[in-house]
Amino acid sequence: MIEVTRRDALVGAAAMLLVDQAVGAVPPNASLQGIAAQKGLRFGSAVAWSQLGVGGGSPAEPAYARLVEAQCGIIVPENEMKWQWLRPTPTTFAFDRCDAIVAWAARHGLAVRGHNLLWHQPKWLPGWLNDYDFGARPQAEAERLLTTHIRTVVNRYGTRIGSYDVVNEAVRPEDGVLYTTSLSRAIGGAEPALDLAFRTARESAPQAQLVYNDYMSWEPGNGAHRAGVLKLLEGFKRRGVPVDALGIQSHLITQGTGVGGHVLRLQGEWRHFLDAVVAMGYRLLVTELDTRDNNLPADITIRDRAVADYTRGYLDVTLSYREVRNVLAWGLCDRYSWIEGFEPRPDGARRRPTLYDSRFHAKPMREAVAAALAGASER
Ligand code: 9MR
Repeated sequence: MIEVTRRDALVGAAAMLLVDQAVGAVPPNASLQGIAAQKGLRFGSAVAWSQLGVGGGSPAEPAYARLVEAQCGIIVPENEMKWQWLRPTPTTFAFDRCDAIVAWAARHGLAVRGHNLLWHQPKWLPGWLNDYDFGARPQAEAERLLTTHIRTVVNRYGTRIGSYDVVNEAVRPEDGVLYTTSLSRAIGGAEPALDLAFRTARESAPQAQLVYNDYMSWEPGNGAHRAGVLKLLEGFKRRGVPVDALGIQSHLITQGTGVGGHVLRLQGEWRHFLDAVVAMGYRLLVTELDTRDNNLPADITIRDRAVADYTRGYLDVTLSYREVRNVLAWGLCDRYSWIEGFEPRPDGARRRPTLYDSRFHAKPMREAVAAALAGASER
């Protein structure tokens, strides 16, 4: 059950623009992790791997490392645990980059999430796996490949990784149907393949939180995606598959100025979705927060304000669910955000989707996240 607090009752556009000193006050100079911890939450970010001094949002860049160490309690390798990075061939694992990130996190007392054990889309699997010859007993061979992969990764990190995105993005956003991959074809369907991934992860890491992670969001056009994710989560429950939580990626997209109205309009369906997820007994995590500054003028003051207010409105609604215990940003610094390469602004202005600008200065979005964490009810 979700307890409705005064804070929750205030959620929405009006509340977002009100500064509630009593519950939302942000202690000066507090780190995001420090603010989160007061509420039983944890704050963190994705980090990448790079050569020493190269940058790229990696701990090898001293300024970035200092920022993450100062603000975070948990990190997640942005790419380095994915099959495409980890599995150059069917028989080998290239653990060096992932190991380096996990070791750095341990040295700095940061918890680690694993992302991900199975990105269930051909586009994000290695070419050799898409073209694989599964031989005379395809199901057995596909199951062997999948379970060997999961066991090898999970056993390597043991208790150092407390939460895994076991399956990532299995649902087609346009119609809510599950993707097909070479593995799922050989195993005899997407559901048995995903179930096997979770069951194998549970066997190998009984202590770890097992997460289904996806990007269904509250914005218009996401209805089929949300419905598909609900159906998948219902199926996991029905089949007794060990899935503990839904990872809500939270790659937000601003809808223009007039943010208060957008938040008011979007929150109804979002709550409907989250209510259904928690009613099934799942925990929630915000796993990949960033905010794409679409439908906004190039003017940085206007853009940063709208991004911050939109993020705040979203987090106020989402954090009103006590099932959320972790909020992770997908990178902390604009300079390294994936969004610049994925969808540059049509006007050519540089994207500003994260909490810190390219010189590592805090932006209004950072204050918005701090205020949302400070305003969250305790859990
Ligand atoms: O940010 C990641 C980018 O560097 C990679 O090129 C890309 C493909 O591996 O993945 C990006 O991260 C994605 C994450 O793994 C899953 N959810 C969506 C993220 C943004 O595309």
